[in-house]
Amino acid sequence: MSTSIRRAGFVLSVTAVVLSLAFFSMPQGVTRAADHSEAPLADHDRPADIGDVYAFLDPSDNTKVVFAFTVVGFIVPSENANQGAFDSTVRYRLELEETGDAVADRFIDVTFSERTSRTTPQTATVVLPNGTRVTAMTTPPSLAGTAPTRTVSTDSATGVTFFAGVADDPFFFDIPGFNRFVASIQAGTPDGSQLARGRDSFAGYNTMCVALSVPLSLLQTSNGVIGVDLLTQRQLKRTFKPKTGEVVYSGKFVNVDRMGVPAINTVLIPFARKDEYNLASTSKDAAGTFATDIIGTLTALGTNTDNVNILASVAVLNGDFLRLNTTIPNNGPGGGNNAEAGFPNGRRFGDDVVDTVLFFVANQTAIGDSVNGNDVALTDAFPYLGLSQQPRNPDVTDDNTRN
Ligand SMILES: [Ca+2]
Ligand SMILES: [Ca+2]
Ligand SMILES: [Ca+2]
Ligand SMILES: [Ca+2]
Repeated sequence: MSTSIRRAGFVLSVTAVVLSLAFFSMPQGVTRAADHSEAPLADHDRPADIGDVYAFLDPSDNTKVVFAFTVVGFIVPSENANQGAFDSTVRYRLELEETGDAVADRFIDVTFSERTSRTTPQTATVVLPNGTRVTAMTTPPSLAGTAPTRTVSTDSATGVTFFAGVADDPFFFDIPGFNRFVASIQAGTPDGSQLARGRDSFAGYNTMCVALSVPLSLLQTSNGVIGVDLLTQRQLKRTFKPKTGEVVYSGKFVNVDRMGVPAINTVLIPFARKDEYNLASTSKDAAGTFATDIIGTLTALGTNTDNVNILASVAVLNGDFLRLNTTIPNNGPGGGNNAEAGFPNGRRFGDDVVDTVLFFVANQTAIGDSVNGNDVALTDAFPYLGLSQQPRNPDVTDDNTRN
């Protein structure tokens, strides 16, 4: 990753909406979110639909890396109990790229036991890169007025700390504002005020979150840099048992969804190839399988060669991996907030990744969606996620939603 990219991260602490001429030729269809519901297959498989992937040095202990991801987006607080579970038939695979190329070297796999009741924890099984198996309990959801106490456990043998459960969705972005802005461009009457709504489409909703804090001693890096992406996978053969209603899976695992750098599939891959992108590998990225599509989209958006090359260096040339330089200290509240440690160096919950990606798409012009942070406070201890949104008491007039 070039230093110019990291430098740009500082610039983006200012989120003034300056409309780039580049956006006046934007031909995009509906842009959905970081990765929530971004492709037809994932759209209809919520437990396997990745919302976001995060990687940052643990601000409480910079000798550990926090890997986190979200699935099952847009859980309404009143449905916490029904929907607040992990699917036991999905394998969540964090691919680790430890040599600086486009090929994943080792993995962290997370799977869950079947849910036995709405109030009973599920057992998570984590297989670490060295093959060590760790088990931990999820935090069961609740419909109480206050968020349930989190179950955070540290495995004494490996030092891995784990959380899994319902949490406030840490992603923030104005989906309709952005899409109305694009539509106004397509209609020939660009209306920049659409980007000034400042309404966070994710505010007030929960998602299923998994977070692990992993000692650097269990990881390997290339000059201190580690790449990560998440695959959600199912076994190929599905058998429906008509007497019990069960669906039994067998055979080899295949991707349903994949994500490294935020917004790549969502924004840059044409709709017709979004499933194919998710089913492909980072090696295919580097081999140029989607390069023509990505360059075509960016060129149509008015992105110049310099910035096409920057975006390609992040997500194409060495595969769509989020890359974290583990030698840059991360500190501050809410999972860390010092500018040099943030996206596109890894990704923290508080990083305004939408504005950063748009900055490069718009040829390093400051542009943003006027949503500059999460709707609830991130926490200062692992897992750093905001507490789950809970059903409101009658005297509460604002449930945070900003549709
Ligand atoms: Ca997705
Ligand atoms: Ca490698
Ligand atoms: Ca939120
Ligand atoms: Ca923003």
